[in-house]
Amino acid sequence: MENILSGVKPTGQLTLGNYIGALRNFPKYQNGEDHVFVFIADLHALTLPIEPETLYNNTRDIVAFYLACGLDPTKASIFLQSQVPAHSELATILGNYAYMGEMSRMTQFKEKSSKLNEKKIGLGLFTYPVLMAADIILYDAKKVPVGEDQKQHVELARDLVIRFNHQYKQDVFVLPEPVISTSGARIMSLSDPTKKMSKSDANGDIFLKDDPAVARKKIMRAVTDLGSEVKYDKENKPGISNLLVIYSSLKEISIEEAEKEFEGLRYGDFKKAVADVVCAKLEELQTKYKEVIESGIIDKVLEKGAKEASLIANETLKRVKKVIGLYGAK
Ligand code: ATP
Ligand code: LTN
Repeated sequence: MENILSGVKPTGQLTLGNYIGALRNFPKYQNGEDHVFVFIADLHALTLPIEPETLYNNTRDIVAFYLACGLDPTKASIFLQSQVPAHSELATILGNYAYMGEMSRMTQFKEKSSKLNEKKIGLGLFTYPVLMAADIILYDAKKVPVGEDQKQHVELARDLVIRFNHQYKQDVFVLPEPVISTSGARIMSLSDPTKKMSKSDANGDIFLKDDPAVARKKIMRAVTDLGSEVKYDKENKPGISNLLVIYSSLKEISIEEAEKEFEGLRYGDFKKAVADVVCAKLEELQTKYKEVIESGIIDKVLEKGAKEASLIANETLKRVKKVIGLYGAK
């Protein structure tokens, strides 16, 4: 049996990128022996300015979409990071084993901080990967399914585990591993296919809550490339390649199979087919999302999840405290 853990931060409305790169993969793990922990990284959402109401509403929405995507609260533990205080406590401890140099090399930190006034870069943004390492380590998680952009953070968590275990000469922590799906791990923006589709960036992205008619327009207007052949070529045809990834991921076929389907067809016909599969998926998810919201189960799901998560998180914390010599840890 293995523990699988992942999370999403409630910084905005979920995008199709979040769905393909992360959410749709979570339920795959819940039916076997493994224990799945899926949480909302609400403390991480504070690392950039956010209105309280937005944070609150985004959080509820993500839980509803977790359930809409097929996560089953009787099989997986679904919870909020802020409702399990062990996350903050372990992060405080782990911060002493992480180096300033490695934090400043994190791509996400460099990208997000470059958009801020230099004097207003929060410490939380800098130490983001330490809290993320705590999230993972607390649950003895072996597998961490994430999109490509989070790989570096999971690797940092690995480095901390190795460093910590080496320093105390015992296997205190389990070594985690990022699981990045082979297709759809980096969905690009429809208006600029050289940029990642991202929920905090309102342009050119498809949101899971978009009206399907609006989503269809965005796809029909998506930036494409010179030429007319529907072929995967990331360098020369980034727009078409991105649409091919979206299409093949949602249809669960290979890129080659998708290319064959559109042999001899024009970009316009291809875009229409992409819009059809995306809209069908949005309709399916939105119907389930509405059912979840109307059922009023969100608070109960979170309460149950936090209880289950706390059990294992507190055990890990106790183990760490004992190893490092904190008085009173038995
Ligand atoms: P933000 O814009 O606030 O940085 P985000 O849209 O990048 O947010 P995250 O909360 O950072 O979303 O990511 C949630 C999960 O979705 C992570 O596993 C991340 O790797 C994945 N993910 C995010 N964007 C994409 C994308 N464009 N393609 C594939 N996976 C993605
Ligand atoms: N940083 C992640 C969210 C996140 C996460 C985690 C993912 C916070 N802690 C632990 C996996 C495991 C992101 O999606 N931006």
